[in-house]
Amino acid sequence: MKPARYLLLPWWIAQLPTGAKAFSDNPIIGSPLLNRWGLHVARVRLAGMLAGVRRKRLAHLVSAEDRAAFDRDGFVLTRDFLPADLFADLKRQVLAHVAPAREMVQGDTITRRIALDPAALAAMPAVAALVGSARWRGLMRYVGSFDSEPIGYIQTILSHVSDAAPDPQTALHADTFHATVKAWLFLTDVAEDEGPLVYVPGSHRMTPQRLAWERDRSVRARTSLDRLSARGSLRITPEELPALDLPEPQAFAVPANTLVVADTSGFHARGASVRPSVRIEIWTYGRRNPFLPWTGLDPFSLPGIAERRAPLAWSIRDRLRGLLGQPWSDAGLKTAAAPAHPDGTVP
Ligand SMILES: O=C(O)CCC(=O)C(=O)O
Repeated sequence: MKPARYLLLPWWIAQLPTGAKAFSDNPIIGSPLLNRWGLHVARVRLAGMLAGVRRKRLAHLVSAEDRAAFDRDGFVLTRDFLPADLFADLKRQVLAHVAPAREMVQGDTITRRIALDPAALAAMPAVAALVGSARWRGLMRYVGSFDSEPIGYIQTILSHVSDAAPDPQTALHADTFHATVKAWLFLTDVAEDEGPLVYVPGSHRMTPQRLAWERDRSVRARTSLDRLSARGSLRITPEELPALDLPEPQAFAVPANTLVVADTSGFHARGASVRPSVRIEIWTYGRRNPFLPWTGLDPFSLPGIAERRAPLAWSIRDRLRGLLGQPWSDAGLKTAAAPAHPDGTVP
């Protein structure tokens, strides 16, 4: 390490009790020596223990059946989540909604997002009813292990829009080393060969085998792993799963109106799509500092703030583009189902 870099040591150490996960950005978090001695595994274990404590406090927010499904599988899958008439209203409102959209290209796939901000929630009362409903709120909180409001979007996945390399989300990975929630309420039927969400049941548990695998990866992350693993979203191949006592990935080929709420510290991916396809969903995401012992006290979760975070984050990143980069291009006013630009680019 160059001597001048030691000046950053306090900053790197301060990141240890946070969700900072990039082995490549932080020489302490990514130190092969410290990770051989167990630094990464200690962070995984402590974060997992605290998530368990928080979930116990939030257990009353979900049914015994949903709790058992989550604890066993790492996800809760519910078909016909909304009553048919409410789902029909919601789908109609979402597909008609024209709003500022952002688009990101990953390989040959475009992800489009429209924020569920105050204007969107006012224009789509069925969406407002969904995200305000007790079952939805309870699942987000229990799976995420925090009494926090996730950030919500209408999300569209447009696959095979160009001849570029495959979408990197199609490789099985864990998003983080700690509990974190993502949810998908599919508005369209999802076919098995058209980019379904895929999850390895039970892979949210930090078993001794998983911890040994985490230790191995953490030691090698800075030197011999791919870029996204080095950034803290560890990749795994299906062939490695049996050694971790894990089953084959399960592809969620599901009808519209299916909700999946998952802890994406478990292994998951987007399945391959054999043809250009479009998936539209209400998609939410929640993540906080995994070392907090309490469930609440989240200022960003307050009404009035929570639903403004997505556009705010985009505009902050626009301003800091030079420093942090901005993968989310402003795509102008669009509907969720608008076709991709014919040459597969984003604005
Ligand atoms: O949307 C999907 O199908 C999965 C995407 C994924 O892997 C992720 O969000 O980390």
